[in-house]
Amino acid sequence: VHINEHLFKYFPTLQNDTFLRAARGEETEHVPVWCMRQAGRYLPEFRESRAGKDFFDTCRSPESCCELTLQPLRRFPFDAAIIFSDILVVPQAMGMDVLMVAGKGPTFPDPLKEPEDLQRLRTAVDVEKELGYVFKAITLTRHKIEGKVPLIGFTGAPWTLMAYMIEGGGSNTYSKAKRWLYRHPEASHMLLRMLTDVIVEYLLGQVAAGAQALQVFDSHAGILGPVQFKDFSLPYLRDIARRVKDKLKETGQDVPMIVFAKDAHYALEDLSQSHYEVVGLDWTIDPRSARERTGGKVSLQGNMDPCALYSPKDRISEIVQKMVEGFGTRGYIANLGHGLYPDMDPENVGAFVEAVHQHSKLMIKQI
Ligand code: 1CP
Repeated sequence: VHINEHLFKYFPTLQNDTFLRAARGEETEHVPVWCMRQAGRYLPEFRESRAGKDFFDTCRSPESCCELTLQPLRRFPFDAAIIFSDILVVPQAMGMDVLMVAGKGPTFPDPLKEPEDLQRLRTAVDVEKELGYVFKAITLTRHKIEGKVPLIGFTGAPWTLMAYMIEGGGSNTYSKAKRWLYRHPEASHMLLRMLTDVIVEYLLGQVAAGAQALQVFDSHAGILGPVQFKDFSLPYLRDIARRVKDKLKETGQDVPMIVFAKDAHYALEDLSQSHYEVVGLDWTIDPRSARERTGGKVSLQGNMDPCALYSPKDRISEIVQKMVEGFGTRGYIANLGHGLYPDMDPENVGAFVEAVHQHSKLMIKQI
């Protein structure tokens, strides 16, 4: 991937690096906070911008992605932004059709059914050509954010993307994808390897374009048990972090990486030793036990139940206080345990952000 040094030189200076320091376990004045799906339908301005436009057309427009990424920052003092895009742009880059169907979600008209179908995928993916629109969106947004907060790039994890490519969309059981793991383990590994190769290039391209941190979403990790996770997900997650970091080291770059394997509480110890600086947690894990089990090896991110945002504001503040006390203020990035839902009240999102800043500032002063 070609690194454009000219663009880097002219990026505005970063003013708030709290998120990056927390990711590296360094001291901060407050606990940084952002929300998964902070650019989303709970914001009226998001619904207005997206109205009548095809979802993936929006993803392919750098100007639209930039605007949608910046919207939540205009309302709330988030400590990081995440580029507006989707994890399913990677299967598209590999040659698969993915449509966004209203009321149904992402849909693959022609999903992978049997191992022979792997031949339909592009073998050598030109990431710059297929996903250059994401890189452009990142570079544009990095400029327009004016150094207020760092910009996070992201990807889906190999297993989660494989699950969509075989299921053809969301699913309760993911039994079609899991069938492959039991019946076609070799072909499954081949697909996971192909995805890993594209993902490594994709993440490096995002950093070259200006991403200052990277998150890998293994949203469907929980559907795997501990045995299958160790076989079909963990090695690829580790490989991604290792290869991205090795490559970045060559150019003296150091970009924190976050792994979010939803519902994979059984894998917490392994995840904390997988070359990621930060492990993201869903709300089923108790903060104190997560700290004990990860033994100071990584920073932690999470994990308030998104539904706690349906509480009255004073209750949100109490829940946040307990969460921050549980995690402690060092090496901690506050977030939800999964994304915001469309029916959530933006005011309560603001209350969440404020509570994190307020409680953590007091706690840090008392240390
Ligand atoms: O029109 C719309 O607004 C549709 C809703 C929507 C949005 C806002 C989708 C469809 N994707 C997105 C953007 C998106 N997707 C972001 C943007 C940045 C931000 O967080 O603010 C990110 C990080 C994603 C990542 C993503 N897409 C994940 C991983 C995170 C997670 O939620 O677990 C997954 C699983 C997807 C697939 C996807 N895209 C959209 C939907 C509804 C789904 C889930 C489908 C399903 O599994 O049923």
